[in-house]
Amino acid sequence: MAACYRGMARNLNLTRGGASTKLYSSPGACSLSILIALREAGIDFEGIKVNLQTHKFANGEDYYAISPRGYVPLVEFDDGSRHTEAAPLLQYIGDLDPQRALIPPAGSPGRLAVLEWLTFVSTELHKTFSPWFWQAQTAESTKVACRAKLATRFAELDRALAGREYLTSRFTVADAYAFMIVNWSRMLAINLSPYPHLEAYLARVAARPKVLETLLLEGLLKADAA
Ligand SMILES: N[C@@H](CCC(=O)N[C@@H](CS)C(=O)NCC(=O)O)C(=O)O
Repeated sequence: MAACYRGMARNLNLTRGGASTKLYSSPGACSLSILIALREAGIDFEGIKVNLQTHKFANGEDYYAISPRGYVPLVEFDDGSRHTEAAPLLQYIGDLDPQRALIPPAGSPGRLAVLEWLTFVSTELHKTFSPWFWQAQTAESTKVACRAKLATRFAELDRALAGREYLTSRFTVADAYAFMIVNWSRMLAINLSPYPHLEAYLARVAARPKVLETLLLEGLLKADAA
């Protein structure tokens, strides 16, 4: 499959993404969206785990030497270039194989809808969750405000997902991102039962073979629970 993909990519003059693509990630972090997108896109890659507490690799080397910002995801393509930021990385990965339709073509209304969701997830959800995780000293008042903001955003997502399977007319990279970010709710004991369509959506995305495979490989789901 990977060899077949690489051949196709060469024909499309999109050779980046392949066996020597590296993804720096950490289990359960936002890099999970990139792992899902790479697998959904059928792109062969090497996964490298980063300890986000120490910013070191298992061998003790410093992650800051690779990524001065210190965060994941970071993708290194086979030309050696390194890129961060989940939303544009997802967009780029979606474009690598147009036949998989993980993102609609540039300039189409469908593309605008996916970019809108990617940005919504990045700015309204991801960065509302983030302070709780990465800064132990976050004030209680900030946490309360974040919870309230997330509640309104989840209610909107719930309405958007009523009567539809995915955020747009089919599974796209925006769903990979939304799925992993909303799932952080479980770690923070945020009750999702007021949002039944959102809960059903999370279950639907989790049941996709490539998503399930990713969750199992990342140790985020036990094989007997799958
Ligand atoms: N602006 C980045 C933020 C990525 C981010 O927040 N990564 C978190 C994990 S979800 C991280 O690595 N935090 C550890 C740190 O910043 O040191 C993006 O949108 O991809």
